[in-house]
Amino acid sequence: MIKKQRGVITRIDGKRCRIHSQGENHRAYIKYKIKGADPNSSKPLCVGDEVVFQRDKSDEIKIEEVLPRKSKLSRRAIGGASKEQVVVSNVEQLLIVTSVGMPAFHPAIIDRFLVASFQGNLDPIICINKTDLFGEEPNPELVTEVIEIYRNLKYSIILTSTVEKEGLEELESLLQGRSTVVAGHSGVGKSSLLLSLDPNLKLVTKEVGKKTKRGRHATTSVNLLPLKQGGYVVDTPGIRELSLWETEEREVSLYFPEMLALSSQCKYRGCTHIHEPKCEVKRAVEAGELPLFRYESYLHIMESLQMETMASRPIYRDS
Ligand SMILES: Nc1nc2c(ncn2[C@@H]2O[C@H](COP(=O)(O)OP(=O)(O)O)[C@@H](O)[C@H]2O)c(=O)[nH]1
Ligand SMILES: [Mg+2]
Ligand SMILES: [Zn+2]
Repeated sequence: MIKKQRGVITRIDGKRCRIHSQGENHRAYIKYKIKGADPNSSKPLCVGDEVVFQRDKSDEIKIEEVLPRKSKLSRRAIGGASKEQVVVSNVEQLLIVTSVGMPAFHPAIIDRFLVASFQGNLDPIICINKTDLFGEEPNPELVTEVIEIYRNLKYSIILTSTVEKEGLEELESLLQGRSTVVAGHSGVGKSSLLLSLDPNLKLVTKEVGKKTKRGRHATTSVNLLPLKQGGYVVDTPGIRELSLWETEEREVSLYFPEMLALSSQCKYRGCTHIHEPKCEVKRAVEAGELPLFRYESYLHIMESLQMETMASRPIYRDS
């Protein structure tokens, strides 16, 4: 009798993937229809997925089923139809990395990833790296204000420098024994931070793949890597922009706890806090009670959702 096994997808390269199961790695092709795969996803599988597989008669591994995901980091797939791209599933936390100085500090990406972590059932950790470059930061007051605000909102936030070895023990204690996906703009120091914890990690950098009609196509592969301290990390060289997947506009303020607390006092039920009169959120922003940068992040997200909704609508032409 052919035995069914369970395993975790630890790497995907195009149509090939690697499955880890009971201390062994197996290679498989993703070419069969897989039970449990979400038809709205751009791909049937992602790294982190738990699968059921077996060897077929010709000794090939057949992935039969993908089990429901406990958590995920997803975004809107790039290109044509509206599809979800799950970057990684079943990890526990999302380490959101930003930097000061080079590149300059951008809190908007933190808020976007905080929304994604709420939606995907991931515990967020905010990391502000390159504190040694604080002197070169164009807007140091903003950084200080933002740190204070996230602390008050009870988010886990750490300040690090891989150059001056600041905050690395704290980072280690947050990551050891847990599974973490690391995300943030390119150049903020994600890979450096991970390597400072475990210099032997085999991080995947951007691979320049096949030459296509549109020029060179840079493929990035996602990899679930064991940490020497225990736990796993996933580096994501591919995420530069995160378009939120399947987010209703009215849902966005739910992910901004301080706005949610105010919205019951808005005059209109379902207030979007953008154009409505007698809006408590807008009043609080104007009074300096609600941080402007948080409100701006909220507006950016709302705006990009509106644009995405428009872009995904079919275009009708008069003939
Ligand atoms: N000054 C300074 N530079 C850093 C720090 N961490 C990383 N870097 C540098 O920033 C650049 C980008 O780092 P990298 O880890 O590749 O960023 P990633 O694209 O987010 O993975 C590299 O030149 C690193 O040496 C830091 O704490 N301070
Ligand atoms: Mg990197
Ligand atoms: Zn309102």
